[in-house]
Amino acid sequence: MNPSLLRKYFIMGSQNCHKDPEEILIEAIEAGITIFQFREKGPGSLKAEAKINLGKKLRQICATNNIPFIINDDSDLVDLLEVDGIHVGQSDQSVELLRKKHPDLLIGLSISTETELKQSNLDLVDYIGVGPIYPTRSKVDAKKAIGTGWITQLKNKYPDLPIVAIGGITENNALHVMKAGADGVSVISAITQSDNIKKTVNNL
Ligand code: TZP
Ligand code: MG
Repeated sequence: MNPSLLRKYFIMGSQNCHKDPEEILIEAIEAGITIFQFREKGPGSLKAEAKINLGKKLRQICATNNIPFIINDDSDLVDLLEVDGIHVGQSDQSVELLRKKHPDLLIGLSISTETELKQSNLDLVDYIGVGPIYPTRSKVDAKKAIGTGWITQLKNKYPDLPIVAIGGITENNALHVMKAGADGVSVISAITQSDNIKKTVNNL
């Protein structure tokens, strides 16, 4: 994949929003995000039909605006939402299986530790998500914050593998994260809780 697509990677589910998720996504797109992940997950998230219905609306907004639409984990929604890609964690469906089923989808994999790195087949993924870089309140089972050194280590070891950093990234530390070697920054709360999305996305 073109690593510049990862530059401003917005992740959201309705559980992250204090106002209409569709409105937030439209504002974020107008402000310049480069890719979107639908992550309807955790406390307060929608289930079943309600999740699918919101997914369809957000998918449509991305399609209209030429923004790649990634689904978190849920391979049942791959065909239903005609996604551009899927992002998985270490305990989700294996990338081996996913790649077999979906040869042309973008596949992203989270990597938080050296052990996870060793057990991952990086040849099968389009990009990796690295974090949490800083402490986060947006994921209940988030692992320990690992800092920006991990980004630099991974970039040095795999210069051709696109890397997006995640976890506690804000307007104030995004530059530091980019300087460490990330191709982009991935955020939830920085955008969903911003009172000026245009300014926030611009500063990321
Ligand atoms: N994976 C690692 S940290 C995180 C996810 C999904 C949450 C990031 O949210 P925020 O609000 O940008 O810290
Ligand atoms: Mg997961």
